[in-house]
Amino acid sequence: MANQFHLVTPLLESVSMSKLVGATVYLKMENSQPSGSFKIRGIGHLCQQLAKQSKGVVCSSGGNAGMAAAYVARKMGIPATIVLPTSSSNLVVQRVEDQGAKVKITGKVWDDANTEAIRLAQTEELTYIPPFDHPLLWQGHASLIAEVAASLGQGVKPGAVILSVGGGGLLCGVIQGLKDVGWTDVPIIAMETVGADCFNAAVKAGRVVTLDDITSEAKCLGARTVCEKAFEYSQCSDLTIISELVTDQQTLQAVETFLDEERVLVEMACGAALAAVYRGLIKRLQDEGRLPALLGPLVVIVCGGSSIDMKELTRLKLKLQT
Ligand code: PLV
Repeated sequence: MANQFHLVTPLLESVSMSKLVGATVYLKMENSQPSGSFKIRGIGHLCQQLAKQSKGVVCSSGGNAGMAAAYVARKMGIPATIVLPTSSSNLVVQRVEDQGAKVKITGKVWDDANTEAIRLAQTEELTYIPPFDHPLLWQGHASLIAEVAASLGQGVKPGAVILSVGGGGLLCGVIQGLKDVGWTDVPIIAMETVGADCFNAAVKAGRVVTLDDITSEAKCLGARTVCEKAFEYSQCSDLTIISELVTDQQTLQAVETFLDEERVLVEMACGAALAAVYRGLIKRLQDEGRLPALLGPLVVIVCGGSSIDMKELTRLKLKLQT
């Protein structure tokens, strides 16, 4: 992709996670992207396709899509308005503003902010950037799997991929990427937190459902409805997508363990994927016969996230630890 905004990120072997799982674990370090998360892949691609002649972009976000949109718009020299819900931390507001974007705070959760972003796009003739539901985003995110394939080298295929699900954009992009490299038989473990579990709720109900509220601290997983495409994929018989939940407490513990062991601080949205490894989920799924024996390394997508610093980590600890 010419003129791309994202970086090729490292695929790091985690010795401590490998020991836990009993197989090689690789970390795809999306936290090291310029905007702090994988979101820049899809949003960079979408903006290149749709926003070149734009007089400005507007993006609704739980935080990280907004960070990516603000970064990309700054690089493209166009104004950006990022609409965030009141649940977004001051930290994210500050970081988005530091990227040169205008922040508007509307509604309690992302869905409310999104309604406002769509309204602004129409009334102010701005290019609307959705945070997770667009084929161009998925196409951009797919580059992540192409890089994993290049890093692993010919003949090595992941045994499974673990990722977090918010509105399902990362999931759709990873599936797109797996299709592109001919890896559709690689199982995907799709992690959410209890209280931000719209994908799991849809899988259980057999249809897309809308959650009443977002009660998890993983605010960047906080879409009340998963995108239709992610649900469609969950119904495909040629794909293996295992939807699992962790609690906020387990997620926070995973964030702390990751900081201790890998020396990297990520937000709760990313902690959900890490918790799958730290809580022994792989072994449990295998014992239950839901995940086959790993025929290759386990790839964990470290999606990253800007909504965390020591102060926020302390707040989460006080709130969640008893
Ligand atoms: N966050 C979106 C949606 O929020 C946003 O606006 O930033 N990991 C991190 C660090 C994220 O920020 C997100 C999404 C995800 C994972 C999940 O990605 P998705 O939404 O594509 O499934 C409401």
